[in-house]
Formats: sequence, structure tokens, C-alpha cells
Amino acid sequence: MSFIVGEINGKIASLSLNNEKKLNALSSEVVNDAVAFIKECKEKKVLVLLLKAQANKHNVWSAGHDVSELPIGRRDPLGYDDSLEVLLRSVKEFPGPVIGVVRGSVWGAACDLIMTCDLVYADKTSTFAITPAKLGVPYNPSGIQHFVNRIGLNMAKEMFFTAQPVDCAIAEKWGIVNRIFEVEELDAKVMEVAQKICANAPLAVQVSKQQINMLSDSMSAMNPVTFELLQGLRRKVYDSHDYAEGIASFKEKRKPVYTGE
Ligand code: LCV
Ligand code: LCV
Repeated sequence: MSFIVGEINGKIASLSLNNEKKLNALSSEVVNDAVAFIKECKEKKVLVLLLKAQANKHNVWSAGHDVSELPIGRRDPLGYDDSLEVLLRSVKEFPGPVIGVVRGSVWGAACDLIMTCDLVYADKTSTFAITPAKLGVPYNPSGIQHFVNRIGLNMAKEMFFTAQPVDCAIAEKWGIVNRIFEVEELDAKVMEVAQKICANAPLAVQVSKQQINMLSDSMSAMNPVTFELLQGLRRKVYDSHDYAEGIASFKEKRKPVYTGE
């Protein structure tokens, strides 16, 4: 069974996350199937890729990283080769616009995935939360950069510090989403945008995506020593009692007891 539902119609394709029992959590199976489909879209010269999720009774778009796949201490949970980071890079490097189409609640790394999309349209039931603080996880620099570049310093800090869902109205005001639509009009409105993009010159569209990404990434050139200091800070967190406690409390369905160590 595939953990995504993929469809290619000419220059427009859609990829739907499909991990029902874990609320579309981004497990390695989901990620592997998604990355393979994105590669197929590139080979078939798809210009616009719609990123959706299969509906579920919890109305959760995606519950984020699969917590059961997070390492328990002594290993970076969001390393460069972590399957989730591979997915984020394949979205960012896809040659055409990737449009996030959101219904329901988006959690943790799935929120980072949304921040990595080029355009995001959502319905009025959508909410967005980034949750490392809730689980005791040290988020990674490229992920944090997605938030800061997208919504600015104080909004990114509020999301990271509180780990609370942001509702659709604030999400639109802060720029997490391009536009909010009524539940029943979302798909049609997104298709209109996709078709307007497909009416333009593909190369001009693709090169403007690459240029915008390169310019926004170049604003945070960092010297290697600073980077190593940053990695040392993160290691302190993923080697901590609180990191192990965060993961354990989720699995045992209880509130975490953090000690600050
Ligand atoms: C595995 C899950 C998950 C899940 N993994 O239904 O951003 S970071 O740094 O934190 C990053 C590391 C990250 O992305 O971490 C994960 C962040 N995600 C979250 O914090 C969301 C965790 N999930 C929830 O808060 C609840 O599940 C929500 C609010 C999404 C839905 O709550 P609801 O009461 O409707 P359940 O919690 O009962 O979930 C249904 C099943 O899905 C599993 C969960 O363990 C349960 O499985 P069982 O029925 O086998 O107990 N599940 C949910 N999220 N991220 N498994
Ligand atoms: C020369 C023109 C022009 C014009 N140049 O009246 O952004 S980039 O990268 O694309 C960059 C390279 C750039 O700035 O490219 C140009 C971008 N501009 C556009 O795409 C707008 C092109 N123009 C139009 O779409 C229509 O002209 C609008 C919608 C502005 C107005 O339409 P309307 O039907 O009211 P016409 O199209 O009949 O234009 C009246 C006269 O102005 C000329 C046009 O050729 C026509 O001249 P003739 O009466 O001799 O036929 N014209 C309009 N825009 N950018 N000439």
C-alpha cells in the first residue's frame, strides 16, 4: 500500500499524504513514497505540484514527524540525512511551484513542510503548530530559517516558544498562508492559481522560484565557527533528560515533567 496518493495530469500533479492510522504523520515510508513521486513529477516535466493530505475523522492534515521514529538521545533527531529533511529539500528543489493545500491541523515538522512550500492555500479549519518545545526537541537551523524567512522574528519566536496552534486568520495575517478559502471552494480556487501559472512560460516561472529561494537563503550566510557553536547547543538538548522525557511522555500518553536538564 502506498503512503501517498499521486496523480499527474499534464503540467499539474497532486500528491496526497496517506498515513491514516498515524494522522498522516511523516513516517519514513510516507517520506520515501513522497520523494519518489516528486522525482517522477520532475521526470515527467510537471510544472505545478499540489501537496495535499487524505482527510481523516480527526481533521488532521499531518501530525508531523512520526514520534516513534525519533531517536532517544545521543543522535541528532533532525540531521541532514533524516528522511524528513530529504523530503523538505526535494520540495524546495522541485523545479516548479509546490502549492500546499491545507485542510485541518498541521503539526511540527509538517508545519516546516508547509513553510517550505512556495505557495500555501488553506480552508477555515486550518491551524499550524511547530512543537519542538513541547517534545523537548532541538529544532534544526534550516527548519528555523524557513519560519524566520516566512513570518519574521517575533512571530517565529511565538510559534516556537508556545508550541501552540495558530488559527487560519492569524496564519493569513502572518503570511504562513497566501490565502484562506471557504472549505468547499478551496480545491477550485487552488486549481485556478495552478492553471494561471501553467499559462505562463515554464522556464521563467522555474527560474524565478530558484532566484527567490537563493536570495532569501543568502541573507543568513554563517561562518563555520558560529555554525559549530550552534550545533553544540543543539547537542546539549538532544543529549538532555528533557529530550528523552518529551519523547517518552508522548508515547506513554502523559504530560511531560521537564527539569531543565
Ligand atoms: C506518531 C502519532 C503522531 C505522531 N507520530 O488523536 O516539530 S518537532 O520538533 O516536535 C518534530 C520532531 C515533530 O514533528 O514531532 C511531532 C510533532 N507532532 C505533534 O506534536 C502532534 C502529536 N499528535 C497530537 O498532538 C494528537 O495526535 C493530535 C492533536 C494531532 C490528534 O489528537 P487526537 O486525540 O485526535 P490521537 O492523539 O489519539 O492520535 C491518533 C493516533 O495517531 C498517533 C497517536 O499515537 C494515536 O495512535 P494510537 O491510536 O495507536 O494511540 N499519532 C498522532 N500523532 N506525530 N504517531
Ligand atoms: C510596448 C505596449 C506595452 C508594453 N510595451 O491596451 O516584467 S517583465 O519581466 O515581463 C518585463 C520584461 C516587463 O515589464 O515586460 C512588460 C510587462 N508588461 C505587460 O505584460 C503588460 C502588456 N500590456 C498589456 O497587457 C495591455 O496592453 C494592458 C493590459 C496594459 C492594456 O490593455 P489594453 O487592451 O487596454 P492595448 O493592449 O491595446 O495597448 C495599447 C497600446 O499600448 C501598447 C500596445 O501594443 C498597444 O499599442 P498599439 O495600439 O500600437 O497596438 N503597449 C501596451 N503595453 N509593455 N507597448
